[in-house]
This record gives sequence, structure tokens and C-alpha cells, in this order.
Amino acid sequence: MTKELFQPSAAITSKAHITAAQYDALYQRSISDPDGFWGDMADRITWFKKPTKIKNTSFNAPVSIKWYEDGVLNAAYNCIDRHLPARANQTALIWEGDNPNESKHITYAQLKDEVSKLANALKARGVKKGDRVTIYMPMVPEATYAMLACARIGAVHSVVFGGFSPDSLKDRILDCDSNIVITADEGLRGGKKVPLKKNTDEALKSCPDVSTVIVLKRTGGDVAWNAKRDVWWHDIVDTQSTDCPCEEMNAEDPLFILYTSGSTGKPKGVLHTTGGYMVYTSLTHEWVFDYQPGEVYWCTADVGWVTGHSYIVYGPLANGATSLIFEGVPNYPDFSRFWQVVDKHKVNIFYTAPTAIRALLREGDEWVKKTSRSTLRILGSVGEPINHEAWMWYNAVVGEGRCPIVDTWWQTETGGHMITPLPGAVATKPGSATKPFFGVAPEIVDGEGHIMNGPCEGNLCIADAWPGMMRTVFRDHARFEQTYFSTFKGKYFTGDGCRRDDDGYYWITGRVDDVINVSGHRFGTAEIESAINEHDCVAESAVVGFPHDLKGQGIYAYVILNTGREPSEEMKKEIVQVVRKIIGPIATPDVIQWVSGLPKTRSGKIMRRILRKVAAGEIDSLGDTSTLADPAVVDELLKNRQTPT
Ligand code: 6R9
Repeated sequence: MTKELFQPSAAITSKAHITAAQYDALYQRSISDPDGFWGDMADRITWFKKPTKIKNTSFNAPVSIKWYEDGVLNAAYNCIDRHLPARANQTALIWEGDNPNESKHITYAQLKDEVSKLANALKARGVKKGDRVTIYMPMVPEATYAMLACARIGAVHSVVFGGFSPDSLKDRILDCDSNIVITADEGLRGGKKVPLKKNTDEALKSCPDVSTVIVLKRTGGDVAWNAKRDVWWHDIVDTQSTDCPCEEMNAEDPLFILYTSGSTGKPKGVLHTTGGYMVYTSLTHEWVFDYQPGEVYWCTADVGWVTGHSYIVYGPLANGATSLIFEGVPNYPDFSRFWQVVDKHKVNIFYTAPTAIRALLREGDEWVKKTSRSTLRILGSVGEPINHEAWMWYNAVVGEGRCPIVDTWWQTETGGHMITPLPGAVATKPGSATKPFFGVAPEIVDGEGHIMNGPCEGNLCIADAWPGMMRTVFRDHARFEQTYFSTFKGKYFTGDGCRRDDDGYYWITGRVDDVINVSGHRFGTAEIESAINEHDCVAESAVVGFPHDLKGQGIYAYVILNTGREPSEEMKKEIVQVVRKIIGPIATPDVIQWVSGLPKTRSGKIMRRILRKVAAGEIDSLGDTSTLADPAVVDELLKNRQTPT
């Protein structure tokens, strides 16, 4: 499969931003002369004061990342105001509702008015530059307005995915010390209501410092009301002026915080700043998707994830693109929905996740083939490794062989694409993220941190800084250094395993740390274990991922009950409920296996390797079990193994 190569057509290469002939030289320059390369790239955005200093970064302690440090700009100005002379009446956002009969177009001029009104309303509620604003919203245009309104006045947004539980919302509000929440009465997904206001009320029982909740009326459903704290969006926004000056922000002023799971502890607040992030997301959006003026671009992610931040909102809008926002799900009202939306809005560039592709693939080709999709030009994939079958189907059935697939590898922490094909420049191989983007220096190292050359497999690191990367963990710089720069000194460690083939193509093999990727959503095993352990009857638990046909990875939990507690199906349901309540339905364990002990070394460390093998059904290759404190544990594990369904 490493040899299977797909060349872009002449139709693609003839007008591509970057061609094969340009790629190598430009890549070399970006690595050998980052100041020159990124200095030039800075010109693509609008600065109130142009930066004279470009790169000032160190991956050695004390880790410090600064780009364009004397530049002054505003992200919302770049996404809105600067387009007004040429594009006031061009559509900035197309919103496609959960209900196929609901959609609307928002022009750049309207975007400016809506964002400015909300920004003024926030100011009227006392929000100032640097304050953190929590956004817990459905996929409606107002979610984008909320993000840009914060950016406009220099407030730092923290978007929490609407599928997270009240507990998760509470943790994130408290961690970033936010005293204002923007939400909606209810969300709507696949015809079902999501009780956002109710969840917010629940979360806020433990957040006494939240003094304002702005509630958008989305469904009109009944909600409880706290008159001292809650205000309707329309009551405080509609009367505001459509004029709101953009705050002057330093390039290194924070733009947003986004929580993400790692292998230890609670989710961490990944902090992104303004200048480098805007240059990086706008550049990658234009070059990786080969975005051409006037095209309709659709990323199916939710704005609660980094993909939504960088490639629904900031990258596309900085480029003056038309970005489609979708409220619904791929299978509602039926499995044709994605392709019907493509036809309805004449989508040219479509960006989704392998989990969605797999779910649609198994329903058969008819759902796709009965639609036209003739406008599609480029297809994208993100969130997890894409398996060969899904890639081939996406290419042949969805794209009819004419649309290059960009398999973009990146992370919340990286801000934007890192390893990815460029449609007109890099021939693709199914399942490979191919080559590094400009300015990205991947290194594959062995367990001791030795750099490996040529074809090899090991741990994926990045050797030097790029403008879009995170700057710190909010209020915990030590954790930032510890998590990303201490495993392999002087390098950014991604947590992913990776293989490089004879052609220098990169193949991401998945996480090598204790992070599980379920349908493209990241969870730390420790995070799920601590939720399970909250159940009164649970003594201890261990969670691992296992290969899952649809989700990529599923969640397999080994649970030890307290003495005197009887395992039962009822008890399993209760444990599942606890996890759903503490983290959210997206972290629901697929399998629970009762155990009386866990495989531990004599020093008490759980041997997860064995648990992973048992969960995956690879019972013939358990490896060395002689270092276990009690090797008999393994027999019981195998005897009671649950077959995932
Ligand atoms: C953007 C995003 C990051 C983790 C990452 C890796 C996995 C993302 C991938 C991919 C293989 C791709 N991942 N894209 N693996 N090929 N194209 O997903 O951010 O939610 O932080 O997840 O997702 O394991 O480390 P995030």
C-alpha cells in the first residue's frame, strides 16, 4: 500500500496555489530561513502595526514561544472588517439547520453588524480585554458571532462542546475563571433536543462567580430562569449599536482557550494567541484546501473542537471565504444528508472525519450516488488515521476519482495543519498524511529520543516552533513544559506514533500515550477511570482503547467492585450513567468487564499493554507476563473477556 500513489489531475494542478515544482524549494526555505519565510507570510493578514520581530522561540527550558511579538492586530478585524470594501455583500456564512428546510446566508456586512452588536452587549455587561467568556452553544451562526465578538473586544473565549456534561462545563468554567456564559435554550441535533440551558444551570450550582448567562432562543423550549443572572440574547443584543471598534491586540495576546484531554489529570486549557495563529490558520486554509475566491467551503466539525475554531471560523473567514456551518448530523433525516447539503449549497471543498465516512460507507453507495456532487473539488479528512477502505470509498464514490483527498494530521495544540498533502503539489497515498506543511520539521525518535533517519517507525516529535502552536497551558506553564517538552528534551512531543516510508511520506499510527481517540474525540484513560471510580460500588478501574469499526477506537473498562458488591447488568448501566454524567455521552464505555484484580507490576504499575491486548482480542500475543505481581490475574482476564459489539 505504501506504493499506491494518486496524482492530482491537470484540472487541479493548473490553478493550484502551490505546485509540485514549488513545494521543495519553498519547504527548504521555510525550514532554513523561518524569519524570512514567516516574515513574508505575515503580509497575508492586516496589522494595525506590522511586526518587525518574527520568531523568538525556545523548546528548551524555560520554553517560550513568541511570534511577531511587536505586531498589533485584531482577529475579528481580519475575519470581517478588512473584507468589507470588496466583499460586503458576499456570503460569509451559510447556515444549514438540523431541519433540511431551514438555512440562511449571512453576508460579511451582516456579520459585522451581528458581531458588533453582541460585542457591545458584552461590554455593557462589563466584559473587558483579557476576560474569559465561556461559550456553550449549538451549531448556529450565533456561536460564530460569540467567538468573533470576544475577539473584537479582546476577551478570551473558551468554547465548550455542547455534548459535554454539566460537570465538564463546570470544570472548564472554574479552571479559566470565567464569569460569563453564552448558551442557548436548547440545541437541535438529528431531531433531538440538547438541554443546554438546563446543563448550564446544573453546572453553575458550583460556579458562584458567574454573574451573567446570555441565552439564545433556539428552540423556544421551556427553561428555568434566574432573573438575577440570566438574560435573553435578543433582549440585550438587538438594541445595541452596530458600531464597535476593534480592540488593538498584541500578536501574543491570548485569542482563546480550548480544553483538551491528555494522558494525565484533568483536561488542560490549551492557550492560543493572536498573530501567529491568524497567519497560520489562514495560510493553511488557503493552501491545504487550495481555496479559490468565491468557493463554498464546508467543514463538518463542531465549533466546540479545534477543527471548528481553525477551519470553520478563523482560517476561512480571514481569507474572505464562504464557510458553511451545519447544525445537524450525517444520518438525519437520512444517510444522504451530507451530499444533499453539498448539492443544495454547491459546496466545492468538503472536510470531515473518518468516523463519519465509515458510518456512511456501510450504508451503501446509493445514498451518495443519488446526489450530484458535481461542484466538489477537494475532500479533506481529520481527527484520526483514515483506514484504507474508507479512503478508497471517499475517493471513488464521494469524489468520483476527481477530488484530491487531503488527510490533515494536526492537534488542538498545533493550532493548524502540520502534516498534510497540498492538492496540487503532493501525490497522495491512502492512509498517509504525506508531507509536512511549510515550517514544520517532523522528527521520528526511538524510545530513548534518538533521531531516526530514512524509513522508520517511532515517536513523532516536531523539532522547532511554528506560528500556530499553543503558547502555554492556561495558568500552568510548568504543565506545558512537562507534557510536551520533557519526554524528549528540546522537542515538542505529539503523543502520536508515526512511520516514514521510502518516499519520505508520514503515516500516523495513532496515540502512543494513554489517550483514546473515539470518533475523533480525545479522552485520557485517567479521566474516564476517575469518572468510573466515582460510582460508590467501584474499588478500582482501568480503561483502554480497542479497535472499533465505526469509532476508530472504542472504550473498554475493567472494573473491580468493592467487597460485598455483586456485579450485575444493572450495575453496568449505573456505571455507564456515571461516566455520561461526569464527562458526557461521547465518553460512554462500550464494554465493561468485571475483574477481581488488575495486571500490575511488583511496583504497582498497571500493565496496560496486557489490558489492550485482551480488549483487542489479541490473546495469543500477550508478551512477557513474568514481571507481574500475580500472573494468575491474566487467566481471569482472558476467561471473562467481553466481546465488544
Ligand atoms: C485536529 C484534531 C489530535 C489527535 C492527534 C492524532 C489524531 C488528528 C489525524 C490524526 C491520524 C490524521 N489525528 N488528525 N491521526 N491522521 N489526519 O483532531 O485535534 O482533537 O486535538 O486530536 O487526533 O492522534 O494527536 P485533536
